[in-house]
Amino acid sequence: MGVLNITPDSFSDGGRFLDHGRALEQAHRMVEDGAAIIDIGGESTRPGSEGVSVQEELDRVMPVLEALCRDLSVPVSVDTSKPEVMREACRLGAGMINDVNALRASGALDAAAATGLPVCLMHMQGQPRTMQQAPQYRDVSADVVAFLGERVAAATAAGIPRHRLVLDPGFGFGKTVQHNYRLLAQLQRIVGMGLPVLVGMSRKSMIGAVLDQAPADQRLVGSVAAAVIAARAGARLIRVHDVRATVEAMAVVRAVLAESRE
Ligand code: 7PM
Repeated sequence: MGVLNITPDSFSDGGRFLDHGRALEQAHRMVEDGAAIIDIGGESTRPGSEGVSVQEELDRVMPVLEALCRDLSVPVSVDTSKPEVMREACRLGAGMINDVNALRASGALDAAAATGLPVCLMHMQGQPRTMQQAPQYRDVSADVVAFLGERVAAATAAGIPRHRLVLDPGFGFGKTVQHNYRLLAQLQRIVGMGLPVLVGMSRKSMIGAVLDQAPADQRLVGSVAAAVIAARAGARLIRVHDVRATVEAMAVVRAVLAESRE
């Protein structure tokens, strides 16, 4: 799954056109490089974020989403927690809902169910603005399994069948560096829940933390290493910025997994 960044800072028509043009170009390149899904989001759920209004998120994401759904040969996933955005994205042809809030927003369960789309349910402790202040767990992987189990029950009760669900432990969302590595080390516990698992560690601070605080643009090799470990443990979708390098690494993991069954 390739991460598509939409730069939000230029709001003149010319600037917006250029930003959208760049986003489309980047998405096409990720597909050429082997991405099976493109994930597009409006920055509302990032650590420290205040969140954006429904209208702002629609304005930012929908023009690019519409063009991508029309032009790309792979499904487009929409990274949103808002029911209105889920409905509109589905109308424009989105193929998946990626909700870092696991459909806990008011109306989100019903909206997601009505789209009939696959949904990724992600674990997050706290809210984006404050979640990194003092994350605490009794047992991080047990807590994540319990939370995701509860959200699977809520989703199925709302009419989303199990076969449309994907689970994500939510690396970096209300977790210390140690929590993140404990979760990665115990990822089989999430995989053992029996639904496909998605992970997103690409360029995150958990990678920088073990590389002497390397900046985001110097976390490629560490990110690929994390992707390899997750895939080896059974993760089926890997959300990344650097598609070509990760796809190459996945060819090696796939070859090992094929022989692991013998
Ligand atoms: C700043 C900090 C900007 C963090 C962006 C991020 C995930 C996700 C994100 C994930 C799923 C990023 C994150 N992370 N969706 N959306 N899983 N399902 O690195 O781990 O892109 S936002």
